[in-house]
Amino acid sequence: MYGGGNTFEGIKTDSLSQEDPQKLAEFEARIARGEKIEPGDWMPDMYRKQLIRMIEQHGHSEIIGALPEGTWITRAPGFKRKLSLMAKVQDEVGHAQLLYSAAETLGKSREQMLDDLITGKSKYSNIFNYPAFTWADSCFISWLVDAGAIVNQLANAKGSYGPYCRALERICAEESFHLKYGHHCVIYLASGTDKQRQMFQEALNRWWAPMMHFFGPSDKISAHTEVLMKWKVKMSTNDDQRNQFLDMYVPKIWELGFTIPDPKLKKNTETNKWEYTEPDWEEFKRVINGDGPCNKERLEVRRIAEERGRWVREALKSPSMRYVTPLA
Ligand code: FAQ
Repeated sequence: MYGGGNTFEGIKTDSLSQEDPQKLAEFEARIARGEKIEPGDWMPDMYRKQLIRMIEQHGHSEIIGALPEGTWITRAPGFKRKLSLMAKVQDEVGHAQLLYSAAETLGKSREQMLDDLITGKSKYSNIFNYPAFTWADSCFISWLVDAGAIVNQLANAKGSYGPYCRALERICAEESFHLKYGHHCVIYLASGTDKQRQMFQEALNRWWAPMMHFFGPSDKISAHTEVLMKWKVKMSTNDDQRNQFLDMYVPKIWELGFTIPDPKLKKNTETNKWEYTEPDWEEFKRVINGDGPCNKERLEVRRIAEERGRWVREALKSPSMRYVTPLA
């Protein structure tokens, strides 16, 4: 449905008919029993491809996600904030390492994944294609983007693929520190001068639409949710995660006296669901397919990093490295 980029033509429900029916039934029974699938286990080709797609995109989102906040390290207000932000950015890059390792267990090399990122074949989260103009934008990311990531990752950590779930558990533990750090930064602005409050309000106005997009297209138009839910790769739908995020964070934002830029936003107490203006899915499609405000810049930074690091990778592979012993 969402063309361009990393669409897997091979991932179609009818491709399952090529699988051995008995093996497929056993695999699905294991998933139904809540067992974890491990790298050496039999799995349908579609499960493998879907996992590679999703974990790889998640890994890319972590390293690209380090960029908008990374630019604020030198400008963060005060030494403590600089230290905390530097540690957070370092953590995000570490998360990418964990995720790439999990995706590698499914047979795609890290080099290929990074190539596909740089050439624009693979996707990464829409939200990191927007600029962090002010310190308050960086605070929005640390509090609310991390909050959204935690909603998603806590659910998926209970999923079916062992290496991905274990990576997510570890990532969530670190993300919970990021969330506290981000919340602290926002409280500081909220209880500061009128100018500081205004800075955060403006950040909220800029980031709300990308934040609503962050959980993926609505369930009515999502391409992969059905099969991913069936195989317990995704443990809740895009709309359910969006709703859970709104449930947890809208009251906190309102409590601080900020206005969410959506006049239709309200909780329907009968359905227990949030009502909101339908996100602009055309903008979402444009941004995830390469045409957002910062896509080119983000990929260019990664391309330069790859180029500058090439000599290190080549040196590590060279035969003379066999004689380099680890530090005693
Ligand atoms: N951005 O059929 P669905 C973080 C694509 S980590 C870009 O619904 P699915 C940490 C999707 O790939 C943030 N593309 O897809 C941090 C597909 O295109 P394709 C990342 C998106 O997979 C914090 C098409 O749309 N988290 O923030 C997005 O069932 C602060 C159709 O969509 C993860 O990756 C999007 N938002 O559901 C770092 C979590 N949504 O591939 C630094 C794992 C959808 O067919 C600072 N991933 N698309 O061409 C997931 O849970 C799922 O992949 C979803 C999307 C929920 C993101």
